Amino acid sequence: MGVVIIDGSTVRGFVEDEAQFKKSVKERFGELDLNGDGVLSRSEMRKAFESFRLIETHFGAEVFTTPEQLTRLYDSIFEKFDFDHSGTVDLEEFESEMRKIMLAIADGLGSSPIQMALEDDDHSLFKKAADLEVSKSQPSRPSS
Ligand SMILES: [Ca+2]
Repeated sequence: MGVVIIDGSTVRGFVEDEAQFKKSVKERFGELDLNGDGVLSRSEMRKAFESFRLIETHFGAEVFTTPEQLTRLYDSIFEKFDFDHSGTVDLEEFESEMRKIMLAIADGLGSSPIQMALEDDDHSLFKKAADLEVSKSQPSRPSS
């Protein structure tokens, strides 16, 4: 367990670094695509939401308490991702919705940093955003 501190500019910088963002989203997508069929099903997405702790604050899950309400919440998030209503979420849909969510969170954070507790094996995009921030703030080493 480690603690990272991120603020709006950390998250925004991560999303706006197009190559890095796409790569991170693609990796995350690959991890979530449990059966490897190239798309995310409703149950694969649900597992993702459950592991994506910030979504609880972003989507207001704290006001949803019963399993039925949670299922409705997850369904409504799924519909957001499944832009063409195909019943599955492909990489493009996943990337564009993640971008929207991350930017909305960046706006919400503004310049007030928050601390996030992350597991060491956390693969969330926030961990990646924080890692990127750390790597950028390191003085560049002279190449040997
Ligand atoms: Ca799948």
